[in-house]
Amino acid sequence: MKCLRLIGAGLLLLSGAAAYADPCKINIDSNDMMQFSAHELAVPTSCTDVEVTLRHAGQLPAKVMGHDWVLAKDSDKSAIVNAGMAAGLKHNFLPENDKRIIAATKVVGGGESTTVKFSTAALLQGARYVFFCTVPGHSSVMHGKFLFGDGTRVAQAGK
Ligand SMILES: [Cu+2]
Repeated sequence: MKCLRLIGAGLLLLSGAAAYADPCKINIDSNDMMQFSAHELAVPTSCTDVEVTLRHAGQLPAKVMGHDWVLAKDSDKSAIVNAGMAAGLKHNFLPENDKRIIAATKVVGGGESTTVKFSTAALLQGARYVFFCTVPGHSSVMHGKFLFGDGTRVAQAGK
């Protein structure tokens, strides 16, 4: 009996830890040096929704060093960046109603943060997705891979 009770306590601890580190919720930072804090993000296919919070840890205002977080297919990235440039800051450097954009936050400046929640229903496991910032001149540095479902394999391959 004592043994069973110990196992029960262990399971409670495990489920508590899992709830705390929700793999469907991602935090990413950006800064005044035009950088994202991650170059690769991964979510398991068990996530029906993903929530991404972009924080700007710098001090410069959005007009000078704003950032956003946009998710799209690798092949759509440059077209979205170009269309975003034309749209301007008041449209968060994003073309309106563009179906190529899977998810996007608004542009934030230093000290601000923003969250976007999106469904993974349209994401295909193994397809190449990228995240990037559409503020003009930023995407060549501020971009990374977004993996749906194969994060574990990639993490192991990196060792
Ligand atoms: Cu940026």
